[in-house]
Amino acid sequence: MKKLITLFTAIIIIGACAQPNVEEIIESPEFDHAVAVVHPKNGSDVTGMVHFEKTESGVLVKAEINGLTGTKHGFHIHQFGDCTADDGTSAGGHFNPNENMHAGPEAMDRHMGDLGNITAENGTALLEYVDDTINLEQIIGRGVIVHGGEDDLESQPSGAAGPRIGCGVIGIQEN
Ligand SMILES: [Cu+2]
Ligand SMILES: [Zn+2]
Repeated sequence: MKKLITLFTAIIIIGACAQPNVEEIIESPEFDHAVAVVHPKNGSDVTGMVHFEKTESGVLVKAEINGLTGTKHGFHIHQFGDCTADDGTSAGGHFNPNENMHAGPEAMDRHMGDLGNITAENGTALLEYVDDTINLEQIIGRGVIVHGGEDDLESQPSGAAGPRIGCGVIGIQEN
């Protein structure tokens, strides 16, 4: 009987210890890298990769987008990580958790998703900068959108950047 009680006590202790750990992992995942693979939309040839990395001064954004025509292309994080629509509209509007106006990446008040423009040369755009507005935890599962036109960084609600020609979903990446 004493052995049985000890066994039960052990099971209860193990159970009590294991449960909060599982919840902790689900509620506060620890990661500092995220990635989005960009796929073509609206019949474009746009493909690419966007990396996000937590640093001490903000989130380092590194992107390479290929298959572009023209030079400047609006580049944003949109509300939904849903690229199912052929025209990319399923990704919703700009990700804007703080209900700000649309602006450029340097602005004090802006949509969190306002990454400005990428600039293409011979079809390829490279971007690398540290963004001090993005919160890595909040952008997981949301969409990255490349536009056909330039974001003027002031027109509301989204910079008049034209059709969506690339879309990707931001996911957690192994550190
Ligand atoms: Cu956009
Ligand atoms: Zn915006």
